[in-house]
Amino acid sequence: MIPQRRLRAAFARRLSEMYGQEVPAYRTLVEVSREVNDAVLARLGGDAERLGSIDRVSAERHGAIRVGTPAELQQVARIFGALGMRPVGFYDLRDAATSAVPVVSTAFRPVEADELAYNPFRVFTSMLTPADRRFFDPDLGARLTAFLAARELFPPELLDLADRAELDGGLPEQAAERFLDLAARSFALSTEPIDKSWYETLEQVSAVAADIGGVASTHINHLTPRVLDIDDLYRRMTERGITMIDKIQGPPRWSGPDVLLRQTSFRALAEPRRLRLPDGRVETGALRVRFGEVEARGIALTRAGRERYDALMTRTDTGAPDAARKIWEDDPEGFPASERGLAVEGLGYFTYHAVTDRAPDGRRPSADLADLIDQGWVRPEPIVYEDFLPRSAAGIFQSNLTGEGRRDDSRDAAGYDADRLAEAIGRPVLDPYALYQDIQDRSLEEVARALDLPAI
Ligand code: OOG
Ligand code: NI
Repeated sequence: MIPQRRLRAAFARRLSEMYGQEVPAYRTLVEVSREVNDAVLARLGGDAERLGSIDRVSAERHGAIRVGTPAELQQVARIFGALGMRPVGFYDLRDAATSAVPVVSTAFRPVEADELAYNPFRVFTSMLTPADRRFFDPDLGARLTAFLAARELFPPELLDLADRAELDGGLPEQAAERFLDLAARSFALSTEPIDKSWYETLEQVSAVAADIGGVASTHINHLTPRVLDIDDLYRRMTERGITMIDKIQGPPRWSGPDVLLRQTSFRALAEPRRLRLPDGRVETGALRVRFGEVEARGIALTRAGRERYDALMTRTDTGAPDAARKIWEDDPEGFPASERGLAVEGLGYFTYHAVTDRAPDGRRPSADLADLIDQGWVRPEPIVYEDFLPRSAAGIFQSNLTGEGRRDDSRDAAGYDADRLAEAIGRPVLDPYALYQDIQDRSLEEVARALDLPAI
């Protein structure tokens, strides 16, 4: 029996091989990511692994896919369910000020600490909103819905295997092989001709609408490796002649701990695609639907930490990168520049571990977290941020779109929130804060037991 976690790791490897064959710039990105991680490891030694072992980080990838309907999203959930990945978080990209992207999203990922440590593969998954009248008038919305209802993204055999794997916690070797093969194939870029006029009709609303609803299949549109120094990566990629978007999204580089997520991307080359014309002839055109992205991950923030982050980011919106950095370094409303500060101010998530070889000094531990840390009773280990940032996601969508798209705000939006998405998927959409909190709480309970304290 191949357990789910091994299926997940194998699937991530397969996608990486497939994507590397199809998108050469991705191979360069992976190569440069490895160079950067090796350099950081040589420079910092063990400290480089503070936010994940080097084995985890080297294998770590996130992908992104886009689907059209709740039914398709349910099927995706079954495939990822087989890999031990559950929907976490709700992202609404329709309202982002800078973009008009008619989708709502979640991320499928493992949730248990040991599963994340084994292989944290995650997939940002977006669903089109044809009922949102700001983007689609009733006629186009109806045509789109009919087109989506008529297609099949995943063969029934794949879904059956997925259900078996989820139920049994894995698959026997041969079935696993078949499952991985079918799953990887359903995320490959199709070579089927595209109906050119239909594609262009949707493209006028949004390039993302065309990418989802203009074709009969889905595809992975990027696969993102993780690096330990994204500024160094940005420099090295630029030196190799690859034009990156003009900035790194997320928090600036600063002297304090890395928090949340920093990302940057580049547009993939246009790829030849066969387009069917109204008279039935097929011509070769070019579409840019895949791109490259890379990320550096930092400490997960609590709700209070996130509020502080969002407030800082609105103030650094217009400034140059150096201006943002200056605010992060100097502003009294900013973040403390140490892990200890993040921990005792309740801004970041940590697991806490009782120190077993603490030299006796006649003291007794108190149930105060700051004292426990400062007097050497517990050792905090940061919890890495496993999720996404809506502003960065909107930026990533936007920087890779052709054309502006259009949204008419005088028309009705379709109401979507985490609950409605959960209903569409038929599974709960988990709250990322609750997941981090749970991991932190469990570690504190163990500390309390080990130190014979009441609750901390
Ligand atoms: C997803 C974009 C979001 C990220 O890393 O924020 C994303 C997409 O383009 O489908 O992947
Ligand atoms: Ni991404």
